[in-house]
Amino acid sequence: MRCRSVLCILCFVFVEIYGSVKPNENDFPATFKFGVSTAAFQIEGGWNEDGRGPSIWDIGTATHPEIIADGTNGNIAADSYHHVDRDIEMLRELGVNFYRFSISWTRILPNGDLSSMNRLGIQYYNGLIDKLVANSIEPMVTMYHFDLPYEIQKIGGLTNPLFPQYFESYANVLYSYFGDRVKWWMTFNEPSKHCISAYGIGEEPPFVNATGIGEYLCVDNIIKAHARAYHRYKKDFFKQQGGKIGISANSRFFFSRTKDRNMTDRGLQYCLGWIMHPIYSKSGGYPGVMIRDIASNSQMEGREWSRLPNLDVSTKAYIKGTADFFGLNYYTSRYVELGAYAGTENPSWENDARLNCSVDPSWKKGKSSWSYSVPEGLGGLLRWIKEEYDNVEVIVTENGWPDDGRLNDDGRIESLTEHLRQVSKAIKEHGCNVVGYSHWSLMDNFEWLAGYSERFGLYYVNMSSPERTRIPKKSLGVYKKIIESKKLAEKLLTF
Ligand code: PNW
Repeated sequence: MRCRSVLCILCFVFVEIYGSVKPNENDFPATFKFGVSTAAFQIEGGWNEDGRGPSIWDIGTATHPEIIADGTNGNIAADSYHHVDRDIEMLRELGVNFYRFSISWTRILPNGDLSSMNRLGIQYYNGLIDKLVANSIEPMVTMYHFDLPYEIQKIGGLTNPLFPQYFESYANVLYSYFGDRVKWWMTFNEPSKHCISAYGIGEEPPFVNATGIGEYLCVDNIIKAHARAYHRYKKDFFKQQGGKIGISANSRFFFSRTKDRNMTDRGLQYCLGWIMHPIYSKSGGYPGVMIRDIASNSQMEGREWSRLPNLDVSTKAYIKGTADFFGLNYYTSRYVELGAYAGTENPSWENDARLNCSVDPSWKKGKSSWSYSVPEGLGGLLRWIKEEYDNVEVIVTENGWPDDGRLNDDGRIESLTEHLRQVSKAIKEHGCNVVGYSHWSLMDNFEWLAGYSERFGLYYVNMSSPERTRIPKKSLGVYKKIIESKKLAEKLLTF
């Protein structure tokens, strides 16, 4: 008798968590697309195989292994270079509508430009794309996810004024070889994060410490490169291929304890607007608040011109409107108030932005130092984007939860479900034009400076087995069910 009632309670708990959904109403529109994301350097391995050239991360991890928390590198990573079939099997198991992956620039162009063209690299991605299409999984391609060709770094990398030309040429190769099957392109992933760590603070490859100047030059070149790639596609490929071009930027959401909307807006302009305002806003150019602050700080520092490059009228017009959808990567939020100016000796994006950030004690903490679970922040961001950029079409191109790689990943299940609930609310209650969501990540992978010590996968990857065995985590079944039903389980009421 006792056993039976315990069983009943257990069944009830199970149904509450996983089964209980409103009878007739879906949480997502029929056309809504679900996917998973990865990036080449983080999963592929095969770093020097079949003619691939070195990227800044190959050289950076080889010359400075001490910067990676566990001393590892991406030489083998999850070895997706040799396990495409297994990866496809996993995507099928999950039932996703699309797969967002990135192309390794140096697998295609080992020197970074057309002086080298690697047939075997093209063959690798052709194989992957063909298999995706054969399984009705749409390929969604990021052209650049932090892995700059080392040869381009040698000539100044992302701060070389010719960089946009190099990028356009690379994009042209991608459209020519893969554009018959790839209909979703993202030019860049997270320009602000990349430029601040790589050319501002200099804590990541290529370790350029030019704080206050380098990060702004880097972003300036990225948005120009993005615009060139967009115009090239519209001019030479769109008519035949009919795809869409976007860019993915990351941002936290900013709450104000005093409900000061100016502070929320300031935070979002400095994080998201820096990249997206020139492309998606009606007026074009950098956000006014950044132009004003950085010009005035630069003047106080005794400079003759602003550290934020000036976009002239024709460049502004060239960049404005160069995207068909908006890619948003969201992981966490902060409370914010206006911070103190740290003085003219310390120019940096941080000192220009003056975002004095804090967290709420109720927010759940993940394995990464920066990770606090704040699903409402995603809702706030989606509503802000709707207002700021005229209800542009949005795809959440990344969202995920770091842990230690456990198979019983309840933290990930809760994070996934609650973030998706915010997406559903944004669409249904606020009319936000969100058309897709992609979870980071399909499998555990090389988490940059954290190496393999922080895991984001729906599949666990055994990094010490030669086969890099993949094992489904509990979250996999939950996401699969959401994708199948387009419904979310009710909030956990029972615990
Ligand atoms: C992303 N934040 O970076 C990158 O696109 C991925 O390559 C990476 O593996 C993933 O997120 C997990 O870190 C971010 O603090 C890291 O808000 C941190 C933040 C945002 C994005």
